[in-house]
Amino acid sequence: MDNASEKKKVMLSGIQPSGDLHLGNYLGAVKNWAELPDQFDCYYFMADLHTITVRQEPKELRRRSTTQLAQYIACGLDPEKNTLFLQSHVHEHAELGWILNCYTMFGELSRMTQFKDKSAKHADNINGGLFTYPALMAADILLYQADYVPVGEDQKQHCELTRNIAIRFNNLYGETFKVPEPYIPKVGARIMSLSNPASKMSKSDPQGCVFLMDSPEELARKFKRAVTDSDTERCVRFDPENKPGVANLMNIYSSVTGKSYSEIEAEFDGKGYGVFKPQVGEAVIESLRPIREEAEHIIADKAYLQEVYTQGAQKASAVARRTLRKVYKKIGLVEKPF
Ligand code: ATP
Ligand code: LTN
Repeated sequence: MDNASEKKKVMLSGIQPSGDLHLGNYLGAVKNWAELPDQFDCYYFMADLHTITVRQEPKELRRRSTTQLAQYIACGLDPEKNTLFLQSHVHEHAELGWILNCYTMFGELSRMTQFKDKSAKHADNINGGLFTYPALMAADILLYQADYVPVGEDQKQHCELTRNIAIRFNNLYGETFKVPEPYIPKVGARIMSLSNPASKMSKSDPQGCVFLMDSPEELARKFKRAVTDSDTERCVRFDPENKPGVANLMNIYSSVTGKSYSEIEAEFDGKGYGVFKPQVGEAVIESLRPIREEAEHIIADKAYLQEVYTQGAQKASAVARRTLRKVYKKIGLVEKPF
């Protein structure tokens, strides 16, 4: 590693392979990550250990973990420039996760809104892992001494808790962890569901969700059916309050074409939704086509994928090991002689 790259700030994030990647994940997260490796030392992983806090079909979890990696790469995350890995392949995550459990308070964990939401949703499986999820997430981040964590609004509370855990630990044992900051990308695309523009596009709502691997026919169908609004005006105008469905489609169209809202309004002046919706669909189809094709190509090349996640885990583990060793020493565990 040369001096210049040594000085780069560390950026780290993960997505749970709990469903296939969708347009919201792409425009709100992965697309922005792909622009960062020149400026930052970047680590991106599949948070498979977090995913099992909700019951999974083992075969599907295995499939999604590697196809998510293929999609990361197809979206522009170059494995040569970013460290890409599966969380479960770097055992330091689970080990530091356990330790940080002992420095995270019951009261703090009880206040997490994601825990409250998920326990309401999965009332038959409120397991210990769901409760201590944020301590593992803190371990993910602190192992790499990350400076920045690009996350959406919903993960800010977990990032705040990570900061508190790091500060608490540092106060007890001296400087050990970098205290990370959430990183909100400049283009903070928040994509809403096509079937219900009041809620965000999410893999748990497949109806209004545009998956990166959807076929062009499927995409065209979903955009044709997208909810717009019931006013009589039926014109393409950016008005998120009164026309949230149209605003969402304009946001998507703008994100994939780079056109401004006024350019879009001019383009569809007097044309109505019957022209607008298929055109947005067409633009999305064209922008996702190379990603889907590249991802399909990568998914078929199992040896390449394995090589990427092996090298990623080895690189990640070398960094994580240093932090974990430091922690073991500080808290009084006997150093491993082998
Ligand atoms: P779930 O359905 O389990 O809530 P999700 O589909 O909302 O999952 P996450 O795994 O929570 O996705 O999010 C992964 C990343 O993608 C996060 O950085 C998040 O901010 C971003 N993201 C998710 N959904 C959207 C969206 N609709 N618009 C913009 N960004 C999004
Ligand atoms: N909790 C996150 C996924 C996640 C993560 C992380 C994000 C797990 N560990 C570390 C950033 C940093 C989610 O559900 N989106």
